[in-house]
Amino acid sequence: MSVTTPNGFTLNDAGRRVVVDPVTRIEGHLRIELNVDEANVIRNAVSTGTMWRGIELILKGRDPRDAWAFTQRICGVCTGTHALTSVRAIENTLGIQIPENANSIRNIMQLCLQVHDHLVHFYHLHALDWVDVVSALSADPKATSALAQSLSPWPLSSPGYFSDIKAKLTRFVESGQLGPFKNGYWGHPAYRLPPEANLMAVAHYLEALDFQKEIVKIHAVFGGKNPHPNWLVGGVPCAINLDGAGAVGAVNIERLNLVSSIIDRATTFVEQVYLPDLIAIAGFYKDWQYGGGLSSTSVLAYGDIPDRANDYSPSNLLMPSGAIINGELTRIHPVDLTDPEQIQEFVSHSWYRYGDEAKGLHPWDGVTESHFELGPRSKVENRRIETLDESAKYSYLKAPRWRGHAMEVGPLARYILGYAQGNPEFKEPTEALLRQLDLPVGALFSTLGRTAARGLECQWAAGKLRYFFDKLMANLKAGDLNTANTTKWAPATWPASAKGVGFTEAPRGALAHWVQIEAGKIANYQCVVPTTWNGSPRDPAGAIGAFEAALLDTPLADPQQPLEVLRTLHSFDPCLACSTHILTPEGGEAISVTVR
Ligand code: NFE
Ligand code: MG
Repeated sequence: MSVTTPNGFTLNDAGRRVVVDPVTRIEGHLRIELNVDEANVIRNAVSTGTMWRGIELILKGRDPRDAWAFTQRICGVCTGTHALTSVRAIENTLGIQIPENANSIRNIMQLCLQVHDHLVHFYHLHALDWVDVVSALSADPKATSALAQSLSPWPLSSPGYFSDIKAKLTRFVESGQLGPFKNGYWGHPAYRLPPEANLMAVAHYLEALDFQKEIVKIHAVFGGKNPHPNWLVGGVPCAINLDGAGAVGAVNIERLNLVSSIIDRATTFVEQVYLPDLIAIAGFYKDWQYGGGLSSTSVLAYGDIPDRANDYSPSNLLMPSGAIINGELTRIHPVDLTDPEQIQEFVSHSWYRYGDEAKGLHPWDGVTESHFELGPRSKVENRRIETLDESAKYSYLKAPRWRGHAMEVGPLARYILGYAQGNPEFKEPTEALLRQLDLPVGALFSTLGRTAARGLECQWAAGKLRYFFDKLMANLKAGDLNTANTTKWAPATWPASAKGVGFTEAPRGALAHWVQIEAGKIANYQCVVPTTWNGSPRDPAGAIGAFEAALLDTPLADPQQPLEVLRTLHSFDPCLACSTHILTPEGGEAISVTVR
């Protein structure tokens, strides 16, 4: 049997199958199978989530006020965003309003996550696709210092500082214990930075590692801990007391001052380290314009960060919302999560079962019934999957579609929408960055565009942290200390039956939870998460998902070391824990042709 891929390649004719499994420096279990032609250009891509956890089923029959604590355990990386989505879903279902302070604190929590997640992604999950750590060993610390000082006023930039970093790195290498720098494709021909830029980036990798534990203290102040801070239906679970010693356990002025100082330090780190590094590194790779393709031209965002409490309409959301299809930037479609015609999930290529798999289900009517089977073209040897059959079921991700279209979600989607809407907060920094790199708008639709949008968004989020902190303080000083509304807390006040939806823009993109409540308990709960959109398998029409589309037509310098594949996949910051919400019955850890 032959299969024609979306770009017209017949798989029987395909040359080698390259398998990357597991893909590392992501969250969860992702397998990618590729077909490359004689010139080592990717002609077919198959994205597979090899894990499923059944959180949607665990929620059935539970108290809806507890759902946030379960859904939050979907993932410790985008920690809190599922909890926020969940409390919004329950509030939407039951008509619960939250106080202004709760809205400000929730926004601070969510923006803190954005800044933390983007920083960690850039340095610890993505940078080593562009930065050759071993090359840094031959850098001249003095020249590195000159380079760093030419890019930024960041104070950690003396020749002695970089000399110490180089010595530390040399000790790592000589000990044979490379720690986080183990298993890179060091020396790969697709690396382009000079040794000094590599050394500077390694120094900042280590600094960011240290700083990430500072920024999350904001979660600890308002939510008690990180990961998995506490949330509350009807508001936030912290009390605030501004008088001197304050009430025991309350957030007091000393804690609030700590939050304020962390916001300042985060802003400085993003502006003086992250963005200059991003621009410097991008400058060496700006002709590496792969990773867009069919993917980034259809984009979706729900919007987030409500300015005033309880208004989730697009005009009150500071992050953009909408849908753009096939790169038509002049037509922005409004998105309605309650419209069964808009969002549907399909399982024809997913390890789940529906009554009629030609049809999709809106999440309010969603079904999560696991069903693992391999198609006839798959190859299994010694209980290990050698090759999957993408004409059959091949992933634990469902395939969400917006009006039938596969969509990309995430920072790039948000920036394309903000740009197309002419929103100056998104358009102006995008234009400035393109000018600085001397690149046309079209360059946005790429792996590099995705990575750049994340950096810009990190800066935007840091600015909005300050905005909501100041707003919170002004309200507190005006005498309003209220953080929770418990008027509809008792189930006796709820209707016998109700349904609702809550949404956020998680760091990786549009996230929503749909819930049905019957007789005070959860009757159905469905999460459609960012990586379900981006890592989606094919749908009944054969349309591929964003990871698959973004990988097509990329040339590999060396298929045994598929660095280019990691670049593009990592630019989405995949989270399979979120998107598959168990391993295969066979124990299912698939093959490991290449492990990176
Ligand atoms: Ni686990 Fe998540 C985010 C959500 S999924 S990381 O951001 O929601 O893609
Ligand atoms: Mg789901």
